[in-house]
Amino acid sequence: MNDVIIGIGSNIDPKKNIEAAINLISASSGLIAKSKFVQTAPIGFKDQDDFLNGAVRVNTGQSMDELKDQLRKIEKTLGRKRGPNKFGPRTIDLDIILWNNEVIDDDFYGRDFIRNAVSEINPDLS
Ligand code: PH2
Ligand code: MG
Repeated sequence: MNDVIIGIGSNIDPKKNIEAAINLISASSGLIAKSKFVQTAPIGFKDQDDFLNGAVRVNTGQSMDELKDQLRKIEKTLGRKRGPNKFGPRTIDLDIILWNNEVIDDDFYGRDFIRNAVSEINPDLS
C-alpha cells in the first residue's frame, strides 16, 4: 500500500466539484483523512474567483503512474479544460503532493495552504 496526500483546488463551482472528486478518488483508494477546505486568493493570475483548497490522504495499491492517470481522468470527467493559461480558472485540480511521506510537488514549499492542509492530516514528515 502507498500512503499518498493529494492536493485539491477548484474555483469553478468548487464545493460541488471537490465533493465529486473526493468521491471518485475514494472509489479506488481508501480515504484516510480529509483536511479543511479554505478559501484562498488566486495565485499567478489574479483576475479570477477565489479558490477552495485542501487535501486528502489516501492508501492505494496503485503505482504513482496509475494514480496520476486516474487523477487526470477525474479532472477530465469534471470538465477540466487545459488551456494556455496554466494559472487560470479550473473546475478541479488534483496534484500528488506527498508519496509515502516524500514531497514530490514543489508547490508544497511555495504555498502555505498546501503545507497547512498536509500538516492537518498529519503524516510523519521524516
Ligand atoms: N492553482 C493554480 C493557480 N493559482 N491559486 C489558488 N489560490 N489555489 C490554487 O490551487 C491555484 C491558484 C494552478 O496551479
Ligand atoms: Mg495545482
